[in-house]
Amino acid sequence: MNHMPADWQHWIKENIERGVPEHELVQILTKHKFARKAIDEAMCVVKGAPAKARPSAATGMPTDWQHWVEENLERGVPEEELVQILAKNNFDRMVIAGAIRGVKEAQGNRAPAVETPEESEILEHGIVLGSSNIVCTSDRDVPILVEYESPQVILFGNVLSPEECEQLIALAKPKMSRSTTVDDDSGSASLHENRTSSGTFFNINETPFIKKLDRRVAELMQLPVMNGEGLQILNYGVGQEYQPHYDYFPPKLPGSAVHLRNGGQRVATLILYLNNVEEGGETVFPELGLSIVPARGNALYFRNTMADGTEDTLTLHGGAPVRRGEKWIATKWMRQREYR
Ligand SMILES: O=C(O)CCC(=O)C(=O)O
Repeated sequence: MNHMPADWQHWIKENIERGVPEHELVQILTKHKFARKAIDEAMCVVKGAPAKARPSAATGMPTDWQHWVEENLERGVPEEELVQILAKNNFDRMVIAGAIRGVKEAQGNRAPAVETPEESEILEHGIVLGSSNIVCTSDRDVPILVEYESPQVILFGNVLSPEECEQLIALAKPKMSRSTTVDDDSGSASLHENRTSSGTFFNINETPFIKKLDRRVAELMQLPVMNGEGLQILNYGVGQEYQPHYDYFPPKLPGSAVHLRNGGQRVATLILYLNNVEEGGETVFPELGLSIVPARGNALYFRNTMADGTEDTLTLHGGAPVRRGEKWIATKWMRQREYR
C-alpha cells in the first residue's frame, strides 16, 4: 500500500509516544503490506518535523531546522533518520550533509554528552532520494532513470561524460590482466571459469582525475570516500561474462573473514558503464527478473545488505556474455566502514 490511512497514522503516533522502537513499528507495518515509502512518509509526518523558515547563510538550511538537527543529534537520533526526514522535506542532499557536518563540528567543540559512534561507521541504509528526479553532486547533476525498491537498485544517467569514460579506458588499458574471484575457503584471489573478463584497479584518490571521480561516486552513493575500494575497471570481449554472484562476502564462508576484517561488509555497489555494447553484456539480476543494458556514462547502483545489516540474496547479479562488440565498466564497492 502506498498510502497510510489516518487511523494507522494515529496508531504510529500512539506507539511512538509509548516508546515502542521505530524498527518494531516498521516491521508490523511491513507485515500489513505498507510500502517502505509510505511508512517513511508517515513516520516523518507523525514526528512533526518543523515547518521551513529562512535559510542560514552558512549552510543553506533555515535556523529552526538547524536547531532541530542539533537537538535530535544530541538526543541520539540516528543520523540516517534525520537525513530521511530532511530529504522528505525537500532539502537538497548537499545542504543536508553540510548542515549535519556543521552541527557535528560545533558539537565537537563542546564536551560530548554521549559516546558518538565511529565517524566512518555506516549508520544509514541505502540512498535517500529527495523529491527531485535529479541528484546533484558537487560537480555534476545526475538524473535518476530507474528505481527498484527492494533491494534498492537505481540506474543513474550522465554520471560520467564521454571524455571521462574514454580517459578511464585509456588509463586502464596498459595494465589489464585476467580477472580473479575470491576463493571461498582461503579468501585469496583465484582464476575461475565463471569470470572471464580482464581488469585492473586504481587506488583511492590515485590521481587528481581519479580523486574527482571517487568523490562524485561517493556523493552519489551517500557514503564516505574512504569506505570505498579503489575503482575497478573491467573489460569483456565477445563471449566473456561474469556469471551471477554476490558482491558481499558471505560471513559463513571461511574465506570471507580476511576480507571482512578490513572495512567490514561490501554494503553497496556502483557499476559505471564506460561504453555502449553492440549486443549482449547486460547486467542481469536473475532473482529480480531485471536486466540493464550498458549505456556509456550511466551507472547502476544496488544495495547489497538489508536494513538489519544482513546480506540481501536478491542482489544476485552478473554480467551476461557480450555477443558483439566489447564492454568496459568501472565498479565501485563501498564498505561498511573505512577501508584501508
Ligand atoms: O559486468 C557487469 O555488468 C557486472 C559486473 C559485476 O557483477 C561486478 O563487477 O561485480
